[in-house]
Amino acid sequence: MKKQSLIFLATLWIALQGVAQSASDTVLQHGAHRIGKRSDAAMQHWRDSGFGQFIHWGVYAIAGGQWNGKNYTGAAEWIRSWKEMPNETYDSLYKQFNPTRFDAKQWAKQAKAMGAKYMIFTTKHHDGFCMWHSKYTDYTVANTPYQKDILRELIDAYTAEGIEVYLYFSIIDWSHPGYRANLVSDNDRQQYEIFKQFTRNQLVELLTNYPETKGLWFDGTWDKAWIAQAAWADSLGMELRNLHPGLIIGSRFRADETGKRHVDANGHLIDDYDQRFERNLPADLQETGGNDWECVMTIPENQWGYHHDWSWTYCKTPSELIKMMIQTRALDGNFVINFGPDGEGNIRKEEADIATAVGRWMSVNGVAVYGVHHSDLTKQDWGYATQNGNKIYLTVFNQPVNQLLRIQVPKSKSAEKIFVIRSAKLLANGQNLSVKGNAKRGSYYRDKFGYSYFDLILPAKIKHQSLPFVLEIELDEINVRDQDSYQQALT
Ligand code: JFZ
Repeated sequence: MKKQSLIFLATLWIALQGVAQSASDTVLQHGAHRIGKRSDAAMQHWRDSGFGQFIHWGVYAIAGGQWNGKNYTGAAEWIRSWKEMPNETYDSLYKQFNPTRFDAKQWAKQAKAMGAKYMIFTTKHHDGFCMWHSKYTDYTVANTPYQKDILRELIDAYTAEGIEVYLYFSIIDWSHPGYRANLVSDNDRQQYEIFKQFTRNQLVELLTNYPETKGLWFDGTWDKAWIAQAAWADSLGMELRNLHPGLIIGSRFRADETGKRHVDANGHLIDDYDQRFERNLPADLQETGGNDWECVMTIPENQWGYHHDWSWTYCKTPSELIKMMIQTRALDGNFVINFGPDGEGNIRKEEADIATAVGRWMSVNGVAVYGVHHSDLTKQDWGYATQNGNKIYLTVFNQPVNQLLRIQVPKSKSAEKIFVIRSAKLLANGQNLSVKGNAKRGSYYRDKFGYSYFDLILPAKIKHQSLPFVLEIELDEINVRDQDSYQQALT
């Protein structure tokens, strides 16, 4: 009895500790408004899309990362901030903006052929130049020789191809007199109020005039001035969501009132998906915190806008990009490849070639990318698995030299059962592959941790592939007979 009450008291003490712990969470008005993933259809659609295209296009494309014969090695869309280039020169570039080669329909067709399900477009980058006809500033495409509303052309063309459009919007705006990165004086604070109103007006304008918009992709929100606007940004987000039901907003939009960005002071993701995996992938599911997330990837290193000269920078190959895409999908994220068209509206050959190669691969293997999620069949030396219902897709980057692909199957929850490979086929040609040995007769390999392995026999013709190949497999759970159980060596 005495012992029991002690146990009771100990249990109560532990339970109270737990309560105290969560009660010690910071009370936040403007942190995350939801714990865990969004469960509505719009968000599920985003998740299932899996693969998108980013386009960075603005007047920086005219400069193309060069000024006065010199090469700017920072990100080309940042060239205005380079000391070599006078601001006045940059701020006059729009007077030359006349992309006569721009063909929105052709871009959309190329994106479709690449397999992109959504596209994120830079409506306004840090320079403040608007690729739509904004009534709140003169610094827009309407006042260039081109005149036409580029955002409208793109939305129409991409929508016609069944590709959804998301709007990139920078809250840094070097063209607005009220913009500040930091607020130090009363005058700064007054000016910034004007800028906030302008920002809000532009966002409402975008959602009103472009109702096809699926989401807003914010940028530049690391400014101290912006971080200090937690309450205001929170109410702006709510206003935008009310105006546009289903709207998707990532974690790079607003800070909480303690100044924490992406995740709030209690560790919860702010808004709908994690935007921190920019040009950088999580190693495992744990690193994602179980949240929705997106990786946006450049082809060269950190060049988003058009740069005339790629010769000095390392560029990713289609197989590297596909590998990153599959790693992303296996860890429940979305993958986005960036394009930077030039000042005339051409998509450079290197990017077009990548779009073609990725698209060819996707036309055969897209089922391993769309509508899939993390698989219980975890990362292995040969590559990553993704899953859709009972179908598991093994994307093989590292091909074994002996043509036997060793698959570690997930552990069954029951000690009397094991998973076996019921069927396996090569997506490239539908060929069925057989399993070495006979699992039903206990012919499989099991390691000392209790994991079972089966060897798939690969056809000789898939040797020396330049791009990964995908196997679609299905598993069965069967009873293990006693005599099949793994024998540890007696030593
Ligand atoms: C920003 C922009 O400054 C850049 O020009 C480009 O538009 C890119 C998509 O976004 O750059 C960032 C933003 C965030 C990180 C790195 C670069 N980050 O979180 O590592």
